[in-house]
Amino acid sequence: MSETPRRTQVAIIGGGPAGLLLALILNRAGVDCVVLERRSREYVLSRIRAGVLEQGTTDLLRLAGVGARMDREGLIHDGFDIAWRGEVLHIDLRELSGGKTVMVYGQTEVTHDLYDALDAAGVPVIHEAEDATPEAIESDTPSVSFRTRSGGEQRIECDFIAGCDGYHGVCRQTIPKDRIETFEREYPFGWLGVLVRKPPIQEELVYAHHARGFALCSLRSPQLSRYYIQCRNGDDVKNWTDEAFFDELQTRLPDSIAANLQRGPSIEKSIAPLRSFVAEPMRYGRLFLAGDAAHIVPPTGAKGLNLAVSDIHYLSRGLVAHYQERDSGLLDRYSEDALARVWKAERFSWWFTSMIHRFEDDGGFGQRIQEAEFDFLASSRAAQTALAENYVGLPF
Ligand code: RFL
Ligand code: PHB
Repeated sequence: MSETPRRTQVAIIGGGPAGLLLALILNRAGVDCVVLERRSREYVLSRIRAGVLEQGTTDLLRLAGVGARMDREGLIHDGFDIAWRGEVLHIDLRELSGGKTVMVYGQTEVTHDLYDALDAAGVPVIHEAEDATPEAIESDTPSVSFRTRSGGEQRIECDFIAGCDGYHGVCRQTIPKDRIETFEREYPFGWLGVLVRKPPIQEELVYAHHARGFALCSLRSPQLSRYYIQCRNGDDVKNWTDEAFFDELQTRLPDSIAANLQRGPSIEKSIAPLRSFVAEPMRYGRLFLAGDAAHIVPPTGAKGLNLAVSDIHYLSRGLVAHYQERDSGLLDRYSEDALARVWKAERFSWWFTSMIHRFEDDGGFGQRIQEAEFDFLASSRAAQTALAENYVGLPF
């Protein structure tokens, strides 16, 4: 571990994709920064999360110099399937979006690549930093105090603090309640996910609606599959043997697709709750929030990581202009610019979630609306174009 500096230009709290990418872009632009991460590197790299990257995300990763392995190992996807009670609708992303695609490359791999690049550049990433606390964020001389694993109290003075510490982080909580507004929607179900070392059911992703609930077939590589099924809120992974999981997944898929399912022992199994959440504004004084610290989307549509990356595009642009050109205009517009894109992704993720899950309490009306939604999508190129445009990612 590098020695902890006493002063830096930007102190970054949180070493997930948002914090690590910000650190790398700032370092490349000659801006000094330090990353404080509560967990160990091994822990961060063991989390299985996102898998689908928008083109804007892959472009920014390449620009930051972390595109080489992604371009070698990542899988370009031109489209995906929506399965609806036996029918399969193919969404041709490339054709509908004027040539755009998405890349299947795991968040774990992105994080790995970012750590390697930060190590090579000598950017300090301090792991197991406990009780990180932003201080004096309304002043021109903010700082962050924290404790190292050995128990030593540390304090880093800085010009700005980037709160990249995820939904459960500390940064958003330090903003006075009357200076931040939050908007939230919880969904009455979660996703039970399984990672299995077997070839995927098919090359492209399948989002499936079924009377028993939603299912998603995804992948990480030609040998590694990622599957999800909608489960009840409060459900426990202990209630699901691998066999029960695969039985349920198979039931929810059309026979033509289910026939290719290769079962295997799960190497990871977890439940994620589904939530939509936005905090406004994404700045208070010299503290800037980015990524999951400021907003959450339900995973349907794969927008979470991609939104974290677009926030970093806006934030790094503002910080670099502040230091290189002594112009704070872009930094002052950060929250406004980022939120305009965030809300569109919130809308899309909410819409896709609402149309394709089973809502137990919705009654007949809700189900008929879902059926009409699917019929309309299947018969309207305009509707498919809107879906494709959002799925490949709106421009930064
Ligand atoms: P992260 O990744 O949560 O990183 C925050 C980091 O901050 C640390 N931390 C602290 N550090 C210091 N002091 C503190 N007090 C701290 N408190 C927390 C944490 O340990 C952590 O390392 O947030 P970030 O960087 O904003 O990145 C966001 C993404 O991780 C997230 O949006 C995505 O994973 C969401 N997501 C998906 N996004 C996509 O774009 N495509 C997908 O296909 C996709 N699939 C998913 C997903 C999320 C899922 N789960 C588990 C919720 C699938 C799932 C199942
Ligand atoms: C994943 O592979 O984890 C994944 C893919 C697509 C989604 C959500 C998650 O919409």
